Amino acid sequence: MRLDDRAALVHSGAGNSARVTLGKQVRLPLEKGVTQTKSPSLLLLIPAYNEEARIEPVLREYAEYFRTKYPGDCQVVVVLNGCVDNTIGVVKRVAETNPEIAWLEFPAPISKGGAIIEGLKLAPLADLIGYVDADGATSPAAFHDLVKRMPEADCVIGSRWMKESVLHQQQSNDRRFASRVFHLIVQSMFWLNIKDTQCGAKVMRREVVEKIHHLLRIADMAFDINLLYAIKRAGFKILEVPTEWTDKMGSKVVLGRTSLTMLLSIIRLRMVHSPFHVLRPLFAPLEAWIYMKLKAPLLRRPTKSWDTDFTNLK
Ligand SMILES: Nc1nc2c(ncn2[C@@H]2O[C@H](COP(=O)(O)OP(=O)(O)O)[C@@H](O)[C@H]2O)c(=O)[nH]1
Ligand SMILES: [Mg+2]
Repeated sequence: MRLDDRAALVHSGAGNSARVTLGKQVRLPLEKGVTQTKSPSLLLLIPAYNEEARIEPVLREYAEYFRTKYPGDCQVVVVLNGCVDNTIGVVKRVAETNPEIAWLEFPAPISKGGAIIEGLKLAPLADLIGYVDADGATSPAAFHDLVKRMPEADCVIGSRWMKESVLHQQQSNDRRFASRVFHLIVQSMFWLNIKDTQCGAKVMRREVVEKIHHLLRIADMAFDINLLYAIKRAGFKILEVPTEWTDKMGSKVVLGRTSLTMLLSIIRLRMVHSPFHVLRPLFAPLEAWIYMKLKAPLLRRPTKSWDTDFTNLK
């Protein structure tokens, strides 16, 4: 689908297939370009899975904050998938009175990473594209602080593991331990030199997304590693900055299963970028079986297309 077609579909609220619902309220394309009075247009994605209890105040705060405090166009797009609660009803209600809020809805179990990959297809419509969690762990002001650092880099990521980071409520000790073990494994495999790859707050330039989107293949919670590794390999600058974070109750993460899935996914990512990738077809049936057992989304085929099309889900 061409960009203009996509914008038109979003405007009309029509899906490009029976399987995808595009929210009516997306005001696209956003006005691009920095002028003396205008800041870059901003597209903020919020992945959401069964968030009816947490998302409403977060959407209201983000809408209000960016309407009144951001001197540029801003559109918040909630990307839902497979929700079995009324998240969509809550999003629609908030969107009625807040034109900054829109949504994309996918019934397929594409997971958080898959939702962001789909949302990033709207990137050509704005100058800057970012994402945050639906639970408000990153406040609008904290996200805005990342955006303000964009003149220094191509991608700015929040970090909870720097000296100046402010943690109002930390993750549980189990999560923090798992996070550091994961960090060591990631560092030894990818040499990203990033202290916190998993913080849910990141922002990047449109050009970055356009260049690396076809390399995004991991749909589970290890998606961020895929994103950061692709950005780094493409030669863009990533700036990690301390952020303010409040861990929220009601996490969707099941530590054991999520950690194992993430570990497998980064091993796969490493293999994809190694001479051993030729051996992958040999392991494909085993991989598929393990991911099925873990109820994890499968690796996506590389695609050069921006189509919202789930035939690329293996
Ligand atoms: N679209 C989508 N979003 C998801 C999925 N799983 C988690 N998320 C979102 O990812 C974000 C982080 O999830 P959360 O449970 O808060 O994880 P934690 O903060 O790492 O414990 C939230 O916005 C969730 O709604 C999923 O399967 N699909
Ligand atoms: Mg959370």
